[in-house]
Amino acid sequence: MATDQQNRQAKSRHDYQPPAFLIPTIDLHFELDSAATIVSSVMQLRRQTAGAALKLDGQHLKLLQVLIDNKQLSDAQYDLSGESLTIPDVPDAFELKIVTQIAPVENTALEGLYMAGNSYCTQCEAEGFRRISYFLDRPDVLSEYRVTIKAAAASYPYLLSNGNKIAEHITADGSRIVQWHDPFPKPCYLFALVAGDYDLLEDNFITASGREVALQLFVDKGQAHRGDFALQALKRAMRWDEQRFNLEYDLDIYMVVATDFFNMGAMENKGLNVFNSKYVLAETATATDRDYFNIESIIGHEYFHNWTGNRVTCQDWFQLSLKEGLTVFRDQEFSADMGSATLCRIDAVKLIRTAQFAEDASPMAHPIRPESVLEMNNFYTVTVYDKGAEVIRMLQTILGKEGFAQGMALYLKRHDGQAATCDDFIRAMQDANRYDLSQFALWYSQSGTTQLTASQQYDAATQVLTLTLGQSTAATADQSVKKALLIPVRIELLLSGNEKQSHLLLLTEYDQVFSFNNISNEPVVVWLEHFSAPVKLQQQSSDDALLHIAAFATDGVARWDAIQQFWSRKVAEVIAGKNAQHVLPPKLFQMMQSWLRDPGDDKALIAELLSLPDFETLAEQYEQIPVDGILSALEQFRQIIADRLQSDFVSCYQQVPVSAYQYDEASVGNRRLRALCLGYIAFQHNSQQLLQAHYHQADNMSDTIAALMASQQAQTDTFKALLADFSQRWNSDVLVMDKAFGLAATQPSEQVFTSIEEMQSHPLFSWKNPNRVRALFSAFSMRNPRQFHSADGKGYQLLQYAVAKMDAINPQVAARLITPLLSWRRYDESRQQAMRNVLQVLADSSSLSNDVFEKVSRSLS
Ligand code: B3K
Ligand code: ZN
Repeated sequence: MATDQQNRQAKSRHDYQPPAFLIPTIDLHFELDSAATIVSSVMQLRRQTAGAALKLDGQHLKLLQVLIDNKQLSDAQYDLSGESLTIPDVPDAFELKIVTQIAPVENTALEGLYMAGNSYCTQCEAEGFRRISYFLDRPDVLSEYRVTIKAAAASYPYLLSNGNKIAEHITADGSRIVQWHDPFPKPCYLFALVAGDYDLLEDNFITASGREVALQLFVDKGQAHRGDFALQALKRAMRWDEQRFNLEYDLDIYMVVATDFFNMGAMENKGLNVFNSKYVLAETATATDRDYFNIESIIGHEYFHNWTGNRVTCQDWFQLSLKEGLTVFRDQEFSADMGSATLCRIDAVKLIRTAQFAEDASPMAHPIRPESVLEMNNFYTVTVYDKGAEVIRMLQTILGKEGFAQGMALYLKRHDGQAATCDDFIRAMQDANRYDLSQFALWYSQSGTTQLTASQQYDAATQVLTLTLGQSTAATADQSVKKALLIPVRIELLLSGNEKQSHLLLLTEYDQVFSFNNISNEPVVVWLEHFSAPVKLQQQSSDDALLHIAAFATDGVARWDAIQQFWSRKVAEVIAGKNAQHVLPPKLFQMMQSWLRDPGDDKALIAELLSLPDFETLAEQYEQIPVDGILSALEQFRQIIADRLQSDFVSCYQQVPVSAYQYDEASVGNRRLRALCLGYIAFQHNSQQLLQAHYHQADNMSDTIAALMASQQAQTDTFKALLADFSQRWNSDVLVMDKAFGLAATQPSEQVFTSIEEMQSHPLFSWKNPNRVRALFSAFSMRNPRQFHSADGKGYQLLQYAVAKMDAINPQVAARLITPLLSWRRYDESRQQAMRNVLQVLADSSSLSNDVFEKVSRSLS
């Protein structure tokens, strides 16, 4: 392990102390220069804690000047050590001026102020502001910002920051100077600055109370035609938040900038969102239905942060789920209202069952409110975000939509303009509903995936149905003792003659019995309808009962869930040695056939019902993951289905209507079902012509990708030719080339290693661009289980190479890449060995970032 332990001090949630000083106002002045930007910061400070020294955070800064009340400090009056500037002796109230110099062009970590191509861009969450100037870089220090930006007028027509523009002029020497004022006090993680030359799309929005808000979307030159969908999505999000939660936008201007250089999806900076261009730019020829969906949802997400994140922010970073879990929940509800609620929910459930369950079972397991953190960026996780959203969803299930909305209103009223905690949120929900949530609050402090057991007993004589539920949560890497949680379990009883009953069971004990009278016949029970809690379910139901649910349950999610559970059992049977043909009952094929023959209106759901679970979902059913067993069972089942229903796939494919591209629920469903059929048809040896036709006739990216994926998964000869054509056609379009990189990296054959090698020399590939690196390497490690887990360890070595290379450039992205290696203990002996070896190589490196160090050390300890 690297010996350098400097700055490797994990922080604990319980050590929270309020800030010793407040900074009610800050005046920032930037003279932009790619190698030497000068930042002057003038702050008013007020002491909160008697006797405390002033200790400011700073990283990679060259300090030029420190002045208190206009008097320059000598070197002896402050201490510049490690990553802080300490001034021992300061008055109770004073003005502090700090001048620093930074080099955006050298900033490949993309935190703080960096160059995104020729533009300047910032990313301050979580702790990036300290790379811009010395400051109390913590979310509970809220300041009113005034920002002045100066740059060469000709090259930088747009100089942007948060809030309202209050002045702009051009000097005699050709500099542009722009001033901004944000009237809403905010923590420094919400500060943003962007400078560049863009195409600008403009629109406006009239709020419910009649105020006009100017909407501006800045995109790279030549990309304007790809911006309209995002802009319209923004307006839908603004209207939706007014209607659903009565929340209006507060400034007169809302700006969004799209950049190709970004560490994650997007950032909710007050009044000036910065977006990864992947989640803004779309046109029919380049964006898939999935892209359109993501754009709408992320545009919504960042907009919703204006209330849940910006107006009410977090006291400390341990509370991150307060804004993220809640805002993911809000964006999910928004997406559900904009399109297919069932499909949105299925997507959310898939994410929990794959990545989140995996995280709980990994050395990085943590509650949605983590207890201990070394590098905060490592905790922007699927647990904090998506399990966090599930926790909020459970609250809504328990309190009802109306009760939840009242709780939200009280929370925002109480804490507007403040930095709050998860406990504050729970308290508001509790007070607004007069409902004791003390047991529920355990969801915030307990990590791990709860296992729910469910069984039923029916007494025909007394007509009483008895349902028994049990819960247990295994110890996790971070926590050994687990308590009983309050778990909302929605059920549906499917009785004879189409009679149905819905109930909500609140499980509070380890084991609990629920009785229902006057049940005239033994029902099939749909457990955990709509995935009412983020738990694993073990149910006694027969295979027949599962297929019955898949056919008749009211909730589409429950239907999909039942058939997923069915397949998961069948995979287990094949792994245990049974014959794949024999374990599948005729009834299954009859049902699949009837769906293909009469798919009805919800074709997207039918496509989901006809899909096998993915490798990652199945893997989470096992403590020791039988990689080869799962892959082989899936391959066998896929071929059996493809053969048995061959003609039905072909006729369904032909019958689903094809029309000119539109992004709406019905057309998305049509494309999805056709793609599903194509995926199975591809496994027939005579499928080449159809695959080529699908590809060449496509008038949109969804169909193009469907043809490429079908031919790739079935390992057809066509794939190589199609991918070559695709890469050739789009070789100067980065967003589309990312899809080509992804397709190259997810080939199930060994060819993938050569392709990845080749793609690294593509003119558009760059290690400095996170989108490119993720397109190639995350796709490989997260979506190519066959080759990533290649028995000779080649896949692990490739990932280690990418992580090591990336850590020197961009630690945050490197630390995300490494995730699949961390759970090495869950694989067979020889894979364990191979994974451990590559982790050890990384651990032995002398220059590991905190980001990667935290994960590697947790994994190896
Ligand atoms: N709040 C940002 C994420 C910042 C990640 C910092 N490593 C985007 C979002 O969740 O909306
Ligand atoms: Zn967010």
